[in-house]
Amino acid sequence: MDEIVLKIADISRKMRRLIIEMLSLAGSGHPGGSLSSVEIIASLYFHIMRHNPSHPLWRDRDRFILSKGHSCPTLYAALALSGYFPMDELKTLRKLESILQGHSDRLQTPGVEMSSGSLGQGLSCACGMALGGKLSQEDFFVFCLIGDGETQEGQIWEAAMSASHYKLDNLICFLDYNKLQIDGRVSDVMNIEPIVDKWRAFGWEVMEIDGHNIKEIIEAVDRAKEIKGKPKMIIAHTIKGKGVSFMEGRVEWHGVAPTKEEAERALKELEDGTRSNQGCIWKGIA
Ligand SMILES: Cc1ncc(C[n+]2csc(CCOP(=O)(O)OP(=O)(O)O)c2C)c(N)n1
Repeated sequence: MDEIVLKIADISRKMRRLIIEMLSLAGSGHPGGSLSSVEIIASLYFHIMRHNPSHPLWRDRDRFILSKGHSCPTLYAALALSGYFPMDELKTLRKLESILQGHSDRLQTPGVEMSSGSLGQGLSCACGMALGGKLSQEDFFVFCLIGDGETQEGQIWEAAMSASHYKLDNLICFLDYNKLQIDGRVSDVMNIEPIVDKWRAFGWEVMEIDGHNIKEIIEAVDRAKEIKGKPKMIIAHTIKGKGVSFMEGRVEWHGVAPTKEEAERALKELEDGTRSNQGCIWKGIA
């Protein structure tokens, strides 16, 4: 396990650097929520999921739906590092005719399972895929990542209801619980607490982890896979802007790209590795 954790920590640091480079080159995008979801997406693509970058539409693959589509730079970094497309494409983020649009586009990017960005829709799509897998007796898992601000969307709760109604135990969702949304604290805009009780009441198996702790992410998915008869929600406590000192926990970095100078500062910090390996002290910070 230690070796796997070290490998994913190293990939996570690379992904953070790529996110900063991509956004700085593009001059726009969403660093905060991209950086908070790095360890979750890295663990999925580099250890947990069954997938084949040479055959993005391989029938038996596990599916990943990035419901909070504005965080697509994290997904693009994982897909490029996995080999779905050349690393050079990352330089074209948000350019006209690029395969990497500012919100994930299933028709442009190999490996992207759903076009997303309109918040609230991804979990419904993940439910449909999981139900389809069950009906055709296939054994793939569907993973989904939603945001805490996104949790305020009504459609999330319709999906939550249907997932347990259809006993979708092949559906494993992560909540990137970074406590901030576009313009403030989630608890001030529209409080989602008590979030564990809510998902439990909707019939889900719920776990709580530090979303930057790779070992906890892997162990939670292992446990989730064993639990039959209901969908699984992993509440991952995270830090928005994680890994870059001047972005961490700062709401103004939700949707602003770093300047060249800011990007250089961030890259230096990530190169030193002084911050990106620290976990998230999550108990009691909701
Ligand atoms: C339906 C819809 N309404 C509004 C938006 C604009 N929007 C983009 S990101 C965002 C905040 C999302 O917050 P959260 O889910 O917590 O994302 P994170 O903090 O992880 O970036 C909003 C309101 C949108 N993309 N879709």
